[in-house]
This record gives sequence, structure tokens and C-alpha cells, in this order.
Amino acid sequence: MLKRALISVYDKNGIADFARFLLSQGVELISTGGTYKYLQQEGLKVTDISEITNFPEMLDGRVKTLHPNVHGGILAIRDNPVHMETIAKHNIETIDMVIVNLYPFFDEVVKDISFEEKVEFIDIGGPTMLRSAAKAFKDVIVITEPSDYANIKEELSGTKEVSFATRKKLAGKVFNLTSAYDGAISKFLLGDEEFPTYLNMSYKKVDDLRYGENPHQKAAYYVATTEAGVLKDFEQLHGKELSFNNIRDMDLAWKVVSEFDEFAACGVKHSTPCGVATGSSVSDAYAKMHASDPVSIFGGIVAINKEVDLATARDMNNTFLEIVMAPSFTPEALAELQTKKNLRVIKIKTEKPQGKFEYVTVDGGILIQDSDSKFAEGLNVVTNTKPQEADIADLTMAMKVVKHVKSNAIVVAKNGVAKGIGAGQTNRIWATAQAIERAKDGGVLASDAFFPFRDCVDECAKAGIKAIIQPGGSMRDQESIDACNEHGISMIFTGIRHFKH
Ligand code: 93A
Repeated sequence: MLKRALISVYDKNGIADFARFLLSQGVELISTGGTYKYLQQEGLKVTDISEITNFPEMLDGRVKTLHPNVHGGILAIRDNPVHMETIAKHNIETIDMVIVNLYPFFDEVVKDISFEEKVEFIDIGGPTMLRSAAKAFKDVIVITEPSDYANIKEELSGTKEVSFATRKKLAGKVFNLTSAYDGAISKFLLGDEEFPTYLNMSYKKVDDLRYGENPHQKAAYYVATTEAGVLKDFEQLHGKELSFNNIRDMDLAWKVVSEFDEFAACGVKHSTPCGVATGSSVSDAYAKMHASDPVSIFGGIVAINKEVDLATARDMNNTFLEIVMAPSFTPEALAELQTKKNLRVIKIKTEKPQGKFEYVTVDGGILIQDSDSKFAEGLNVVTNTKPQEADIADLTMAMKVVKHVKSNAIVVAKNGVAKGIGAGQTNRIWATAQAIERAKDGGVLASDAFFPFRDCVDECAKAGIKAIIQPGGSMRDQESIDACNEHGISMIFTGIRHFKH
């Protein structure tokens, strides 16, 4: 029997209507300070919580609902006579519905406030009531999301009751929320310095996706509640809804172009860059990127690191693309891109990728590591031949790209264009052969990890590669250096490996 509801909400959206509905059903309302005032102003009959606790709200609101009259009223098992006698003896009445939403610890509200103010945003009484009510879900209806008011209203209007299944689901939602909430607080206090005993995943659903990597896989998209991130608040300006594969490819495409300060364009297919180029302008970079592999880019995702202009937009519209993403678009460029009904146009709001960590799932577990944000320890020339300045620019460019290509990865670059990308091979010589074959003509070459043998250098010599960049660190480094010296190829060691699996 629903007789009394306790309402304590930070987010007052929709609460007045719902409270009015409850009153119409003969439910007595109890509220905490702010909520009480709000509901009174809305002309609703409501009892102040302090009349229930016989205590004033105290310590600047730190203690409002933490009281046996509240928790006894929630937790007493209704069909346990001893429980009911006990609360009766203490003049405690049951609370049959709890409506609480929390101080928004992980939302934007707390982003720019001081440490001390943030501490005050740690909600204690709210989660405590929610947890009590969720534990007592057989007897208590617990609501924490304003979006649930409508469903509950509908259920109550029909049967005058809320089903066991609904109450259980609502209780499950409570612990889903409180664990994420505590995760956010834990992260706030522990910081990013260490990997804690438990990995608190505090992510909030943006949307269910149509499907996952394949149509038979269910999927949803979540963003971190506490961390910044490029894809956290992008804006879709045009086009069809984003898919699972789209979001993943967008992430990669953006990470690649973010490596460059100069104008850069990156095309991605199947989580692999299929073309990357820098240029004298956005349209130059895009045209070079497109020309480097006009086949793979069909249906691809394109990221540009600077404002897209009309000339580039026109050029883009000559190819079937799934997505174009950039920090901005001129109005003419946007209008041009919008002529393609399905093309998704994405405005990126944060310039550089923000994520400090990368997560990889394994069956029954998760691996976490720092993001691969280091480029090189230095550029150490290890051969008799020194690379020329233009070669160093291309070597650096190629290394920035190869970082984002699945291992074993090799990139051949020339004049700021990644002309050949050898990706995801099970040995390095195949990756080298693939990159060289795709590049067609010479240039310089970058490898994500060291050469285990001299064979890759010999392959480079045959293809007219002038300079090589690689981490070094193999037992047989000297063999590769000797091979370079024999062929007159220059080679740089960076000291930093960039495996990507
Ligand atoms: O400071 S608290 O942790 N102490 C409490 O006893 C308590 N009880 C409810 N915060 C507490 N609340 C929170 O107050 C609720 O979770 C809700 O977010 C907020 C509503 O306060 P008001 O009704 O004064 O606006």
C-alpha cells in the first residue's frame, strides 16, 4: 500500500507534476529543505522532513535524512511482525516510495569548482536513502531518474500498484547509479596517479546504437562521467545516426590528425588509416590524402584538423564518404556537405585527444594502460649517411602515422603523404612489402617496432627507400645498421616502440 513518499531531489525537473499526481492518489509527501520549499511554492501539500526526524536539518545540510525515523521507515520488512512492532514502538511510520536524485557529482556543474566545494558535493544522505530503498524493493518503490516518473505514473494509474518486476528493476538502477557515483568520487580523491584496487567504471549512456560491429550484436555508446574527451561532446551537424564502427573509426581518424600542427587529413577504413597527408592547405592535404589511395577511401571516415572550406567540401562530395569530421566548417562548406543526405558531418569541440588511459577487454577481465602519448626519446641517427632535412620531416610524419596503425605496421611516406600503409601483418617483412608495394615509389619508411633482421632494410633498398625511422632495440640492430650503410640508406632510432594491437 503506497501511503507515504519521501522526495529529496537535486534535479527538480518534472517533480512538481509527479508530486501532484501522488497527492491525487492520496499519498502523503515528505521532503527535504530545498525540495520542500519548491513543492510548497508549486502549491503542493508537503511535510518537512524535520517533522519526521524531530531534528532540524543541520551542519549546512550535511545531515538532513540520516535518521532511524527515515531509514527504519524504509527498511522495515512489512510482512515481518517483529519489524513492524519495532517501528511502531518507536513511533516510526513506513515510507513506501523514495524519490531521490543526487548532487550531480560527475556532471559539468562540478567541473570548475574548488576542491572544498567539490567535497561538499559528495552526497551522503541521498545514496544512503536510495540504497536503503533499493534493498527494501519488495516493499518500497525507489525512483532516481526523472525519466521514470511517467512510467510509474502510468503503472499506478492502472493497477494502483507498481509490479515486483518494476520495483526490482528500479532497485537495480539505484545500485547502477550509486556505484558509478562512488566511482567518480573515488577517482576525484585518488587521482590518476595509480591503478586502484578496483576499477570503478563511471560511464553514462549516450544512446543505444542500432547494432554493434555486426548487425546481430547489440550495442550502446557510453561516455566517461569524470573525464574529458574529444568524442564526449562532439556535435553532429548533419546526416544519419552514427554507428558503432563509425564512432570507433572517428576516434582513430581524430587521433591521427591531432598528431599534426600543420594542415592534415586522415581517411580511416576498418579501424586502420587508409590515407594520411599533410599539405599547404586543407584542400591540398585532403586531395593528397585522397590520391594516395582512392580505392580504400570509398565509404571511409575523414578527419581534418583545421576548418573545412568550400573547395575541400566540393572535392569531398566527389567521393562516397560516411563521415567528415573537423573542428569547424565554413558556412558554404557545410551547406555543400549537407547536399549529401546521408553524409555524417561532425564538429569536434575539443582540439586534442584527452584520454589518459586505454582499456582493452579480455574475456572476464580488462587491461588498462596509459595512452600512447609519447612520440620518441630523441631522433638518433645511427648510420654513416645522415638523413636530409626533407627526409626528417617525412620520417617524423610517417612515425606519427605508424603509431596508429595495427602492428606489425610499416608506413612509407613522401612529401608529407603516407603513400603506403602496411597494417596488421604477422611479420614485419610482409608489412614492409605491403607498404612498399602500395607506395609504388620510394620515399622514407617508418616501422612501429624494431627490425628483428636485416631483411626489411634489404627490401627497402630494392624499393629505393632513402631513409628509415624505427625504435631500435633489437639484438641484431647492428645487422640492420650495417645493411643501411651498405645500401647508403640513413636510419634514425627513436627509442620508443608503438605497438598497437
Ligand atoms: O548532505 S547530504 O549528504 N545529507 C543528507 O542527509 C541528505 N539527504 C538528502 N545530502 C542529502 N540529501 C540530498 O539533498 C539528496 O540526495 C538531494 O540531492 C538533495 C536535495 O536537497 P534539497 O531538498 O534541500 O534541495
